[in-house]
Amino acid sequence: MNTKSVPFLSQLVPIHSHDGKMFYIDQYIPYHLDDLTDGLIWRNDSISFWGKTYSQPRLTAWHGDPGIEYKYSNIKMVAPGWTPLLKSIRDQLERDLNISFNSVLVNLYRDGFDHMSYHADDEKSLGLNPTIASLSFGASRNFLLKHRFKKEEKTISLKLESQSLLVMQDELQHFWLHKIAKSPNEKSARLNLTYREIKSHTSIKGKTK
Ligand SMILES: O=C(O)CCC(=O)C(=O)O
Repeated sequence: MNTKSVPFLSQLVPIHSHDGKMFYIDQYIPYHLDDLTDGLIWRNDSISFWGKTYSQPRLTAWHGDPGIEYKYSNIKMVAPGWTPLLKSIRDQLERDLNISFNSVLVNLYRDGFDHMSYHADDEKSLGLNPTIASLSFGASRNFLLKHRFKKEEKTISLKLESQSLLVMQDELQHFWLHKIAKSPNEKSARLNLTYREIKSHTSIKGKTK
């Protein structure tokens, strides 16, 4: 996918363009956090690593075409279907980006202590070079990107504003790790929707987020 074959991308700001691409627009879709939570099935899974078990520092929900599975660490989620709003946003993204999405991972950061550690969305089930469309609502939070292999590359920091769209594509997931940093002074919640296309109906995520 590139800006020539997908004219919509030329309206977005290219944030990053080597070892993968990233585009951003800060006013993409005029919903508010509370509009989006109807019908979501929240989870607060535990994750185990180094022999210890922790609650994930955020709530999650997994929706999409019924039966689509997503697995990582010791967590398995099966999509119960779409809510009408998540589906209509999916349809809009598909039109704008000219790509299919069959699922969405919803992350709810209840306040600035909720976060997501460095990881890549590089599950085999997403196929080679997946396009991930990530929408933000509510509190603005810092999204950090660090190169996996080139120590000389500076960490990229981007403030994800409410109603924004971030598109990650090409080899970005191979070369870069991303995270949502803690922001202890932030009292408000942030909701994130990451639309994905699971190519096989099982996603194996080896890493802990
Ligand atoms: O909350 C975000 O913006 C990032 C979410 C994310 O990295 C993920 O779901 O894999």
